[in-house]
Amino acid sequence: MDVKAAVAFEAGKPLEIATVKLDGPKAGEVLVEIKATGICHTDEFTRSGADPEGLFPAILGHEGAGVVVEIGPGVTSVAVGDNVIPLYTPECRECPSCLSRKTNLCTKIRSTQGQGVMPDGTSRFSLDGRKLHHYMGCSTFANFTVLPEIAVAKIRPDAPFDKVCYIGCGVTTGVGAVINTAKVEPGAKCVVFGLGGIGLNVIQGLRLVGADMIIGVDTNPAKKAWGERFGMTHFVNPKEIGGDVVPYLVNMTKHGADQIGGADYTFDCTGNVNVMRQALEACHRGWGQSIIIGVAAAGAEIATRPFQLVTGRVWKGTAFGGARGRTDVPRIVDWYMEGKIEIDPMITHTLPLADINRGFDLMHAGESIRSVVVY
Ligand code: NAD
Ligand code: 022
Ligand code: ZN
Ligand code: ZN
Repeated sequence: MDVKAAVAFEAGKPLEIATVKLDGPKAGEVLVEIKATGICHTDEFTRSGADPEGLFPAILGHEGAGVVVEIGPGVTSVAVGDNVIPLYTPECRECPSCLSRKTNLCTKIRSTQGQGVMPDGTSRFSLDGRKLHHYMGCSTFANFTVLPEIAVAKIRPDAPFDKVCYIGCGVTTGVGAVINTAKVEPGAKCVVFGLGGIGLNVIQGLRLVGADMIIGVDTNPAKKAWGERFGMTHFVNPKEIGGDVVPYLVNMTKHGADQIGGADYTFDCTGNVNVMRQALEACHRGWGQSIIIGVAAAGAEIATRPFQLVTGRVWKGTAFGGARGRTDVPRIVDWYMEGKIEIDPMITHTLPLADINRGFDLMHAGESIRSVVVY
């Protein structure tokens, strides 16, 4: 069939709107009509050419929501008419990783997904006979896409696509990092570095679990009001404190008879390796945990003195908030529909597909929290 897509033909070039050919679903696959998609940093990381593993030409996009319109042979977990969210981290429930219960990083289709093709090694997308790559197993910058059955989460039918698409990446990553990765307990003192589309979701996750202190750190003063909107209790602008942010945060979090400071949990939502070090060192000795969410530039390295870890601080990372997509994503959609978490105010811009490049411009300018393309 013919579908409308924003195609990344070459690294560093704007996306081009084109009509491309999409083959129907094969065994174990589903055809999904994408109704809305968010624009996320990783799409830009790849589009710009900064991603050394980026493949071109490709149909980017990994933060979508839509409706199943056709199923391939053998598909049993979803049916035509089901509303779904594509999963860049699938959940097969039968690979060693899924069965381990220790990670959400399913390995069932990992290698083909990284090669920009479906599990059978071929692409469903083409243009004038030339193959187009899939992206992160999702390719939501097209109004129809084909996905493996294990890479879709079935969600309730009354959830609005133009909001819950954000659960396909940003919301689940931020809220999941709090609940699944850090397992933050009520009363905890926490610091969130970087109050963008991920950090604000960490903040609302911390509010949800009953953290006491939710300190937001951002070099952009406009982020103070944004953080407060979702539950931040204190704001620190490293540019305004006249000194190192680490001792400043340690001092803010001093408690107990010994007056030792440091956060119970910190979160890096910047992707900056210097900030990652600050986030670790702002943790409480003996138990503080720092969660790396931000994706650093290719080849970047993190550093700290081993003493920081020897004295009990813990460095952890998280992919997709540690969420098992088919199990956890429908629950997060329910939380949104029940008013337990917010999404609407974070979606600052809604665009038609034809204006998708403006969404990337808004991201660069720091003007948007999330831009969403509605088909
Ligand atoms: P964003 O650009 O919207 O937000 C980043 C924020 O960090 C901005 O508000 C910026 O002002 C602030 N910042 C920059 N430098 C800073 C500094 N030195 N100190 C304090 N604050 C600083 O980005 P986002 O959409 O929130 O994404 C954040 C990161 O999370 C990206 O690296 C993205 O790729 C990553 N991410 C990771 C996962 C995962 O599964 N691990 C999933 C989604 C996104
Ligand atoms: C999403 N991300 C950043 C912004 N939006 C993002 C990027 C990468 C990962 C997670 C979220 C990630 C962490 C660890 C891995 N990835 C490796 C997973 C594995 O090897 O099992 C990752 C993922 C998908 C892809 C590449 C890297 C891909 O499909 N190309 C989950
Ligand atoms: Zn993303
Ligand atoms: Zn698996």
